[in-house]
Amino acid sequence: MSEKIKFGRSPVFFDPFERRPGPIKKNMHYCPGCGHGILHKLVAEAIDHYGIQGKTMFMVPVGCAVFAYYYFNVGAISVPHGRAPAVGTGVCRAKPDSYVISYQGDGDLAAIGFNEFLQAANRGEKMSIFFVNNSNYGMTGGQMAPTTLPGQKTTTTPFGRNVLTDGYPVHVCEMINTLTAPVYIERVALSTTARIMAARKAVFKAIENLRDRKGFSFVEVVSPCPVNLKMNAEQINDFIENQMLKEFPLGCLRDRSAEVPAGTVPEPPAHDVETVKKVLFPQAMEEQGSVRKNTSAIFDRELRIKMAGFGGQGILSLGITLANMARLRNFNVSWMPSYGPEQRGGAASCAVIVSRNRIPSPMISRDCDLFIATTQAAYDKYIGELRPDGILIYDHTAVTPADLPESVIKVGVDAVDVASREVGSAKYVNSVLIGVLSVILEQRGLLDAADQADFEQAFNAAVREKFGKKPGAVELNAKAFAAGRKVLGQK
Ligand SMILES: Cc1ncc(C[n+]2csc(CCOP(=O)(O)OP(=O)(O)O)c2C)c(N)n1
Ligand code: SF4
Repeated sequence: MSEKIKFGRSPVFFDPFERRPGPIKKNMHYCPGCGHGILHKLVAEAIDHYGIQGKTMFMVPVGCAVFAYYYFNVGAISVPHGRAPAVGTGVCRAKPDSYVISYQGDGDLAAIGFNEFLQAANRGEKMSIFFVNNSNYGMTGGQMAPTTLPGQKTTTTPFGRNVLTDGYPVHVCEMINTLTAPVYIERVALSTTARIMAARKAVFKAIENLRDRKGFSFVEVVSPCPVNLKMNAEQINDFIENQMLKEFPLGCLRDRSAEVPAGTVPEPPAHDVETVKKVLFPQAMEEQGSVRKNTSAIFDRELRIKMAGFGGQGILSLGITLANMARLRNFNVSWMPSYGPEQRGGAASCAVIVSRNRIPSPMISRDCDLFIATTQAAYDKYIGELRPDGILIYDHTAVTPADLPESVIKVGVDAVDVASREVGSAKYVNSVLIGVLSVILEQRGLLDAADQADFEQAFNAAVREKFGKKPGAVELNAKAFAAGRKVLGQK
């Protein structure tokens, strides 16, 4: 056999998986027997083989593979459900020297994002898409997907998919094979070693096309999801071999890569930075005169802030306001929200990073400088992320901090009560907390008087940007900020 069997981890994977929260840094999080891990390995191997790691942009989907950015050491964008080809198109246009890979499940690509996908295929975007067809919505517990087989039981088709009411499986490869633009279309499977080796070839072809900028390449991967289909390893492979592959026959439907000349990298569009800024941030530009370069020591390194509470408390807006304050002062910022599926209530948290430099990852893991907690559950969940010399701000009516090193600076305030009492609504708690924060930074010597005035100006600018059309809200947020300062005895 001429295939070179590779053991060990591809250099395209992180080693260990530091971005993964929790103690397990060596294993992927996929269920045993899942196809995602196998396909990840093949894609990583191909990226390495064709030497495109440095410029690969991975569109990370919504679905079980949402955490691909824990594993692939490449550029990554975590995109909204189904929007990977649309976001990927943006990257292809704005950064034409990058190599865009879209990795999507069947719920993501063939249901919620089908139109984005079809349009990208029809435009012949220069990207490669790996489409994981596991016949169900894996991440959410096994609901019917567009690719579910007739008669197949899922959690939403407990009596089996009824084609009269639920329609027929969608054949994505065959559908895009009617379009002119795609260069390469192949369906492969992961059910046997021989099929995995064939899948490897297809993955390599798609990545080779990507490197050579040949155009739109698409590989559908019929893949095992043993856990949701309640099967063991043998049963799931039988299911694929004897049922799925009858509906989704394997093979290469199109390969025009030999006919298509290798593409050149177009010049990136020339952006007139000042014009773009004026269009995007008119207010910030107007205020440019008042923008001073913040020289305080706190910004000499990245500032990593985590805030957590429950939904409806304005935790996500608190993060957005802090991020916008820094953005208006020309810092790089990232804001990463996390919330439960509930419409209201439930846990809500977000991570904000402010830096003079580029921010490689928006994740905060055990290196948080400042943690704001408004519920005990939030405190318990995230306190481990705070550095031993970090700052903790908590609502002392709801949170009892325990077992913290002496070196942590702890500030307990009744922020929710202050917002209700002084501003008339608990929803202004976020601006109260920013007022509190400004005093703490001042008291710690991290903001001098001029920085402090600038901090407040940036706060007002961020609030005006958000609520400009509602002067009442602007005023109440300013009042909440002042109330927050007063809690710690400052004007
Ligand atoms: C806009 C939106 N709608 C619904 C969801 C819930 N959701 C999360 S993952 C998922 C299904 C993903 O299934 P699939 O694309 O097949 O990927 P798999 O998990 O099987 O790999 C859904 C519906 C969401 N996160 N966002
Ligand atoms: S639910 Fe299915 S697709 Fe998701 S990780 Fe588990 S086996 Fe893989």
